[in-house]
Amino acid sequence: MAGIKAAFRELDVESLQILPEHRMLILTGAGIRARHLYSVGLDLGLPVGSLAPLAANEAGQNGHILAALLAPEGVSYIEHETIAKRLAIHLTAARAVVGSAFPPYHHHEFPTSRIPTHRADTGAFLLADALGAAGLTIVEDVDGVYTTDPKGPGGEQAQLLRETNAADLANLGTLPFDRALLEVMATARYLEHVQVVNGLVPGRITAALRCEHVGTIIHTGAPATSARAA
Ligand code: GWN
Repeated sequence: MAGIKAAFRELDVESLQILPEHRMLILTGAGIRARHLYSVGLDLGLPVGSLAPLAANEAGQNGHILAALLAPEGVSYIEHETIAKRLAIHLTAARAVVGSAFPPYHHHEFPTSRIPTHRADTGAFLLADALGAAGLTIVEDVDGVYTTDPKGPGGEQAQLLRETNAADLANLGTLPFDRALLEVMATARYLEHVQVVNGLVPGRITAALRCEHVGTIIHTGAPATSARAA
């Protein structure tokens, strides 16, 4: 629990710094809560289509907590439907809003995995690309994408990748985000890259939103801006 509290505190502090500079849609994932949920659900034999909305609920709860912390700044949690249909009015009224990063697929999940494959990173990317966001910063608890899991066996050999692309990452065994993110990056329309940063290091999120290179930049399959304009 200490990890969750530290993460919320850091997100709270960083968000306060960033609010005057950017209009933001802050999307929360399920985090450590999902691990507990998957553990219980799998033990009980729940299918992946039942685990998906439960994990999505946890992502929403994290969003409600963060929005409560930021409420003095006029920040609220808004529903999936509101993000889809009324985001503009909310971002006109406030510097930022919070929502769930899980895609609103409800019980739909491919039965090829016991754990839901379309989680927060995938949902956040789909939304950011569909909305034409200026950028997407993915906040994790590691400095970026490594050649191997830095917290796993042999982690001391892990090397941080400063810049890479979605196609190359498909060859890596361990990723700090949903593997399905690579699939949706391949068909991106607008977002040419995302940056993965360590949200537990003070200042990293602020720097990333100022377009500084402080984590791993991943290039997507979206055509370059000049190609789209041509
Ligand atoms: O409930 O925290 O939205 O924004 O995938 O569906 O499982 O729902 O089944 O607008 O539609 O728990 O109730 O819950 O997180 O997803 O929401 O408070 O129909 O605002 O009602 O697409 O929030 O919730 O969990 O995001 O990720 O009522 Mo929640 Mo989530 Mo709220 Mo949402 Mo799901 Mo709705 Mo939905 Mo369900």
